[in-house]
Amino acid sequence: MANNADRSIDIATIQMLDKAAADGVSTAFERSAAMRPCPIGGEGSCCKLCSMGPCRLPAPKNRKETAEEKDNRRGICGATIETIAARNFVRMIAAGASAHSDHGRTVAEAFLKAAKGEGSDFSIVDEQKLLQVALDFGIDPTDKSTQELAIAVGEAALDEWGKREGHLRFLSRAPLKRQQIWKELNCEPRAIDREVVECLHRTHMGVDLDFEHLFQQGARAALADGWGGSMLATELQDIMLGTPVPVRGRVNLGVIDEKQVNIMVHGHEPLLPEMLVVASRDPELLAYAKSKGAEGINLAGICCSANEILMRHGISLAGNMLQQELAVVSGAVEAMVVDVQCIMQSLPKVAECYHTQIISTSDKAKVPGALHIEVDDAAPLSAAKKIVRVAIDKFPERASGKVNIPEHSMDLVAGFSHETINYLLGGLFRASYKPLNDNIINGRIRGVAGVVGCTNPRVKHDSVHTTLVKELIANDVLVIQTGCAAMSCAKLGLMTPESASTTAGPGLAEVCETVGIPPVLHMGSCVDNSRILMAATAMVKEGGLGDDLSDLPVAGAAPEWMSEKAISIGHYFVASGVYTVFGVTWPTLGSEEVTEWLFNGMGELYGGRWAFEPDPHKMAKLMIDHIDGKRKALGLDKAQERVLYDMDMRRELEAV
Ligand code: MSK
Repeated sequence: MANNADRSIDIATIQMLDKAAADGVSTAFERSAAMRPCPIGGEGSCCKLCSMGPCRLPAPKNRKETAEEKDNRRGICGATIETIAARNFVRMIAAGASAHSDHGRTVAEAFLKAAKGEGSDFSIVDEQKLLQVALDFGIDPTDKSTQELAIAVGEAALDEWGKREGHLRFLSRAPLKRQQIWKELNCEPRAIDREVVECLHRTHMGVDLDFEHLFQQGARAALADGWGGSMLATELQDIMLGTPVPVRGRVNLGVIDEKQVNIMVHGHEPLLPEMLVVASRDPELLAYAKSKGAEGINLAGICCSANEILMRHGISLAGNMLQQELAVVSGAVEAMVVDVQCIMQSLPKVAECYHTQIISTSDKAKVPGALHIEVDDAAPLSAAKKIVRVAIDKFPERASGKVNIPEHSMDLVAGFSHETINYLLGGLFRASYKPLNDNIINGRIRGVAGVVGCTNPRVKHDSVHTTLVKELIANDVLVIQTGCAAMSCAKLGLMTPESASTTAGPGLAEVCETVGIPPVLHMGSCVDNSRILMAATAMVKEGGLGDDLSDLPVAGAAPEWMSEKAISIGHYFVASGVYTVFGVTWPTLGSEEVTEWLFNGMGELYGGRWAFEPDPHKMAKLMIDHIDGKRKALGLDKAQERVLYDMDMRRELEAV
């Protein structure tokens, strides 16, 4: 048996890996150990875009290649290694942007049905946010009822995917200087679908053969994700389902309850999970569960569907991406309900060893071996009730001899939308980012880091995330998180307010204790990285920290990334001016020129740049050095004295 303690830092994960081995179940951890990654594809040097190839163009190992060798490193069509590496990277952006944006489109369609009252299970919950989005869209709310305003917003939102003229409406939310940079670089996204289609066209064999020009389109598609599809998904979900406010929850596989019917949601779209929350509390279904011998119905989840219902309802998180198979291995999960993205095809195979029913629910995603229950995205309650019944019917089939649930779980506080941060810091009547900016200016908080993204069996599960984040907060860097990264840190207890006193540096701990927040803030799911864009924008607009996102003492990271969505997210942060470090591996290492452009050249144009560093300590140093560099540029390296700054003093700082 492999030493599973080397595969994860998480006790519950190790326990379930040992159980999987004993039960004869294969997991991603084991498959990863058996599978040697292709070194040519891994560095972006393989082109399989046409049937003259695939062309494999690896760089010489352990020596610098000559100029002549590099010039000869071409595909059959003559494409250079720069073109090939850039095309591969831009296609990753296109796929990632598509995933987030197609999620956003589903939400927008459901939103419009809810607005029109067309047999929807949803309604307008956050009228304040509806008004804000309407104003951002340039819709005059005067004399409009809530319903009229919601219909106008829903129609305008859906237009963002395919409009014929203009640019995406939410670009106007960015700081003015950032908008100007995008304009000058001619990378403002037009319509969301158009940018993805143009990526695929320009990366087709024999079209755009200038790698820098390809990256301009990559930036457009990525920005169409961050300031388009993802932001629309987040905003419309908030209006329909409620904008998150701080909420307590629990995290890790120990949330699975032996005495209850356990239903796991897994995937990304929150509409069905929202109704599963309702169905799991339905008195009739609870009585039905009891009739089968269960004490109740326990809803929990994996990945971002779980993050969504945690943020709005405090529903428990069972685990992150690499824990999906392990939840089934506990032997106590009656149903795993999947929709789109990050779903392992091995789930039905794992479920064969237990009694778990895997249920697919999206018309976009069928899973061989799963039961498919079609869901109406606008009215998912009846499907949710049907799914809960299927799960309850599975409860008597549970084999007690196969049940072994890890005891380990941890408290957390989630629900930190950027509006909530505004309110928490400033209070109801003077909600603002001023206290955050003031504490950055006076040096209690050194800067802010967004640490997001997946888990990846190529590195020790959860270890890169948690080592990096612990080092950042110990150095007074406030950390904001989404996705699976958030779960890694929550499992260690870093998302409780109490943890600030033992884990954060003295300045950050003081602020956290005063406000009552954890040193690591959970901002939601993968599409909710748009909340981070909005929080950073609010910091710029508050004043005192420069006039663009690239001026802020902030940095981003995805230490254990694996998906194309992570590349799209990283690229929209970089194209928005944010220094962003990825771990694990870097997909353009086959071309020195392309890598150099992404790591440095891009910074000269966009103000943000990429970096790659798999070691979490070195990654922390890179991010802190960057934050310190930005502090110095703002003149804040001299402003360590803890004083409150008034507007005159801020203007003086900006002039430094
Ligand atoms: S779920 S994209 S593994 S963060 Fe959003 Fe986690 Fe990455 Fe999927």
